[in-house]
Parts: sequence; structure tokens; C-alpha cells
Amino acid sequence: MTAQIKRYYDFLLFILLILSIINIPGICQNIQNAPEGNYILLKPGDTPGQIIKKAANITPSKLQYEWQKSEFNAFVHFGINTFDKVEWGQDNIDISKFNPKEINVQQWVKTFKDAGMKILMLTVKHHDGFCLWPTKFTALNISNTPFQNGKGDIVRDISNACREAGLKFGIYLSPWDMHEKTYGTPAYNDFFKNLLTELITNYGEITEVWFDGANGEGPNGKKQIYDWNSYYQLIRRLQPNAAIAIMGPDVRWVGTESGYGRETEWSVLPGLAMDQKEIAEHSQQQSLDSAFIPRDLMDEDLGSMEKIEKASSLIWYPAEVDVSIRPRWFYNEEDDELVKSPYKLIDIYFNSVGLNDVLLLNVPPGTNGLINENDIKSLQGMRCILDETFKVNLVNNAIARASDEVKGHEAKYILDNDLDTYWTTKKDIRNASIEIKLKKQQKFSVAMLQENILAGQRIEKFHLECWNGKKWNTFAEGTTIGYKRLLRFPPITTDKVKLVIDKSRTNPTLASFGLYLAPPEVVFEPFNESFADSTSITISSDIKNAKIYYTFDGTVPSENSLLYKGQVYLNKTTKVLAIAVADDGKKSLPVKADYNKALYRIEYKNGYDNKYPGSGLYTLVDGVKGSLNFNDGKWQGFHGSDLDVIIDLKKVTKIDSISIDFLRDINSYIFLPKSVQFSVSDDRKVFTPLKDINNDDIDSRDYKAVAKEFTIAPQNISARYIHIKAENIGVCPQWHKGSGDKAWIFADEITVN
Ligand code: FUL
Repeated sequence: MTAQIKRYYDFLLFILLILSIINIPGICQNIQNAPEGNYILLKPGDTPGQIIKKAANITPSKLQYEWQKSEFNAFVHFGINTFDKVEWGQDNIDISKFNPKEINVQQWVKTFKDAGMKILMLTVKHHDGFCLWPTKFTALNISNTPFQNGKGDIVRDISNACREAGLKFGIYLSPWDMHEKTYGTPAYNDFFKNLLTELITNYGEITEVWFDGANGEGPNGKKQIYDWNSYYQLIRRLQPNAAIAIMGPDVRWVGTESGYGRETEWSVLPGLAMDQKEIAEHSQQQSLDSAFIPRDLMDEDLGSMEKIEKASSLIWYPAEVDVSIRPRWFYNEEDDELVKSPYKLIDIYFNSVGLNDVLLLNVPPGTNGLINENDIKSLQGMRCILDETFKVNLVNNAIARASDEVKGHEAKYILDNDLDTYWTTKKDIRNASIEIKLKKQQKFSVAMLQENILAGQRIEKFHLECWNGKKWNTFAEGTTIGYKRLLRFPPITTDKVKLVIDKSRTNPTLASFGLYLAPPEVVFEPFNESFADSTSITISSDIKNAKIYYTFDGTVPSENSLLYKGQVYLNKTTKVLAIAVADDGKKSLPVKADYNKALYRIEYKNGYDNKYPGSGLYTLVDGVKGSLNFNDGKWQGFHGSDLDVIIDLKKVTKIDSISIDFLRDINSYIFLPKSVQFSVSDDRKVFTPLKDINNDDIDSRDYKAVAKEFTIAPQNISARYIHIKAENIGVCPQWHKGSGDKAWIFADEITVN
């Protein structure tokens, strides 16, 4: 460098220094918002103030940002488990059953596109090891099944269909493999990379690679030490735009499979998961059945100041919420009536996408290779509510004024529906407000806020106020915002709204703000309950003054149906369907509730567990049987305790048979009772024992769910009261994964003939 150039450089640096000291808006903004990248090492001597500033300036990598913008994606669990009707196939699977004869991948793609999903994530290999593509590296693959005479390749067909329809494609590849012989040895890492290489080279662009955290033993009883780093390197080289999720560095698991994220969801966390050694130590040695995500990623608080000030590094590590539209991950026709309703899906959406998470909703096709109509209907209902809600942003044409702003980033930019422009304040401002003057009085029930995460996640606490003509009233509040925050509240009518940022890690940013009116919802109280002689129900809507119409005959109500005027009395088994219609004509979707009248009275000597009440007190005698799914709302659960009930037939009756159903689903810690004892009485004081049934199948290790009827057929017996006692085995047997934990009994219908 010549002396002249050096002088010129020094002068330039001097000017920059002066500018940053006097803080000229607009120019210094770029310096203060210069992205740190998605990983930063903290220095041992960093003060809390320095740490918080560093945290506030961590930003997503380009692929993390693209992934985050996908918001709502489809998970597709499909494989040999679909045919075996199990969640986890063991190593004895018979793949000749795999033959989805009517498969129509266009139907999948259309369903997901119509629902507004952006990425389709297919389980190309689950824990059983069966590969949905004709891999060269294991015989346990689709080419050795009858499907399309061994010429089929579902990964090819789906990835092509996605590309044609404009959906992105991702793969779930289970690291755990219960079949592969090399599993548990270093050779498995090569096997796994061979599979991965085929997948990420032969099927076009892959947007996300999902490595499941579940990790158990392989066929030789050993667990695998995964060479994660080499998997990541392979993906980075061959698919540099793919986000590596869950046991990967780009996307983390939110920590539950419920569909609900955290109220406070920071994307900036202590850097544990970036440390390969720590991943190996903390995660993969967990026991078989629990997801082996590093423990502290399941905590309620991951990124508060308290957590990050102890960290040695900070990372941008955003969360994904995975949940199934059905009670299970794989299709089972038993679940057809248990598909989550549109309202449940909306609730999940607001509590995932609306809480700074990406939602990965599983919609599993059946053995025919098609998505069931019920799933499609629920998704359509959900989409319809979302479209109806977000159709008009009521802040369009409003005027925004901030307590503080800088040139080029004025408050108006939060209203322009453009994520690339944003509002911010001068450096180091940690609280601020924006007043939004609407064009006229507007009614709204949803607010949407988005930070400009390209500058970092900063806001720690905010609230919203509305002007009632005299004063400001708070109507909603929240903690973190991040990429997106959605808030729901009872409808507000006003022409002035104030957003108050109560606390921000450094100068806050906001890229987008919206106010919307959601269509009305219908709420039954109680919902789906069995009753003794008669019951009364109330039906309401979250929208004040909305009219409610209902039917009793299973048809969808219209404005010509019965108008709800107050409690409805029921004295027989009834299906009630209701809709709500708001003043402005906006209609809810129809909601159905079942009320079943009990055939007998029942008294519990021993209560059921409140977690699994079935449809309440009369579940066991309401004439409705449970399916093979313990979670269908029909089975009643008894945790570690016996079932002990007395049935009152209301008069002395001739009894030819008595039966009671129990479920066995040992995967879910549900066992058949040890014995069932029956006795009868005329006066409820003295009971005559009839028969004890001892369960001869007590030690069954069959993991498939079965319902078993325990029946007795007494001779010449008349009685009014029947006492049934089913003895719980107490704790899970030694060979079971839950050895020593309380065992469940799940009971349903008692039938007397
Ligand atoms: C879990 C697996 O064990 C489940 O079967 C399912 O695939 C879910 C998404 O991840 O860890």
C-alpha cells in the first residue's frame, strides 16, 4: 500500500468513527444492524450488557431464514408401518405387504398446496429400515415389494410431483435402524451416508433433511454412535440449501409433539447444539422410547437472559413444531373419526406459527396410497378459516407514528406488507411505541407482528392498547415476537391502536403489523358427554351477538335451522351440529357434538384417572364402544389402580350375559387386567359372586393394540346390581420398557343382556 492510499484509508476510517460517535441516523443504522451471523463465541469477561447486545444481533443464516418463511409444512408418514398398522415396525417386518395400489401422489400434493403448505417432508425410511426408494445398499426397499412389480420409487414420484406443483420437497431419514445389520458399528455410518448420498443426489432439490432424535438399539442390541459431522458435511456439499433439522444444526425440535410451542420462544439460544461433542454426550445415549433431543432444549425457558448469560456461545436455532393431524403418526382406519377438527388445527396454527415456530403437520396416507377424505376436509376447513381471517388487513391505509424512528426505517414500513422494509429506532433505545390511526372505526380480533429477524430477535415484551375515545386500554400482550407472533382476543372496535414495546434487547425492529377479524367460532359446553336421564347444554360463540343455529338430525345447520335461544335440554342420544353467524354475515364452520344417553346407572368405588375420562361418568354404560386407539375419547383409564364399579339396572332383571371391554396397547403402557370378578345383588348390600375370569394372556408381548371382551354367561340369574372389579397388574413387567412404572387399565363398554 502506498503512503498516499494508506492516508486515504485512515481518513475514511476516521470519518466512519466520527459518524458512529455522533450517530447520524440512516448511515449508522447499517453499521449497528450489521448481521453477526448465526453463531457467536462469547468472551469470558463479557458483561451482561455486552451479552444481551450480542444476542440481539445474532441473525439467521440464509437457509434458516428461507426455511422460517415456509411457516406451514406437510409431514407424510408412509411406509411399511402403514400396512402393519403400527407406529414402530420391529425388525421382523414383511415388506411383501407394501402395495399402495391406488396411490395418487398428485392427490397428496394438491391437498397440501390447497392447505397452504410449502414443503412436503416424506418419511423415506423410518426406524424399521424400509426404504421407499430402490436403494442399492439394502434389500429392504421398495424394489423388493409387489408395488408396481418392483419398479416403484415413491421418493421419485413425490419429488417430481412436488416440483411440478411448486411445492418444496424434504426428507425424513431415521438414523435409528432396527433392521440394518451394521447398526451399532462404525460401518453403519457409511451405510447411512450411502443412503443419504442417493437421496440428495438423485431427486433434485431437497429443502429440509430431518434426522429424528428417537434412537434405540439395532438388531445386535447395540446403539449407534452417529458420525453427525460427516452427515452434515455431505449435505452441505451436495445440497447446500437444505436445512438440517432436529438432530441437526439448522432447526431444532420444539420439544413436544402436541402442536403447541412456547409462549416465549427465542430463536437465539446458548450454543450447546452446535457443539458436536456435546450432541454425542447429551443426546444419543437416551433410552429407546424418548426422543433424544438434548435435554435442555425441552425446557420451558431456553433463551432468557438468565440462560444466555451462562453460555459460552450463542446461536440462531429456530424451532419446528411437529404434530399429527391424527392421534398417530402412521395411518390407521381406527383413527378416521379422530382427525383433528379445523378449529383444533387453527388453535395449533396460532400456537406454533403464531409463536415464532414453523408448523410441520403430519397427514399420513392410508394403505391405498391416498389421503383420507376426513383429513382433507379438516385441512380445507382450516384453510377456509385462515383465509377468512387474514383476507383483509384492517391497517391498510392507516397512518403509523412512532415515539422514535430513524430515516429509512420509519413507522410506516410496518404497514406496507413488505418484510424487506422495517421500522426501527435509534441505537440502544429499549422501549418505544407506535400509534396506528385507522381510516375509520374497525372491528378486529387478531393481531399479527413480525420482527425484522434479519437484524436479530430483540423484543422481549410488548402490549397493545386501543383508544376508546377517552383513554387507552390494554387488550393484548406478549413476550417474544421473532419471525411471527399472532394474538387472538375478543373483538375490539376502535380507530386507534397503540403498540408498546415494553422491553427490547437493543433498538427494536418491526417489519410487519396487521389487524384482522376472525370468523366466529362455536363452543359447546359440555362437549361430547354421556349422561344419565337428561342433560342440558349451552352453545355459544366468541363473537358477541352472533346468532347460533343448530340441528339434531346430523344435517349441517343453515339460517333456516333452529335458532339458539338458551340452554338446550336433551333426554335421548343426540348429535348436535351448530354454526354461528356474525352481524356482518361471517359464518363459522359447523361443529358437531355427541351426547349419549346411558343405558344404566353406574357408581365408582374407585375413580378413573382424570387424564382419560372418556366421555365422563357414564362412558362405560353409554352404548358406544372405543376403537383400538386409547386416545379416542371413549376409553376410560385407571392408572396403577383397579376398576371397581357397580351398575344399577334400575330393576331386577334376568341376566344372560355380562361383558366388559378392555384395551391392550403395551406400547402405551396399557395392559389387560389380571382378573375380572363379577358379582350380583338385588339390594346392593349382599353380593353373590358369579365368576372370576383370570387373564391367561397376561404376559403377552404383542405390541399391536387389541380390544378384548371379558364375558360371563350365568345360568338362571336375575339381579338389579352388578359389581365388576378388574384387577390392575399394578406396574409394568420387568421385560417392558416402562418396567416398574404404574400400568394402565383402559376399559370401555359394559354390556348386559
Ligand atoms: C419420533 C418417531 O419415533 C415417531 O415415530 C415419529 O416419526 C416422530 C415424528 O418422531 O421421534
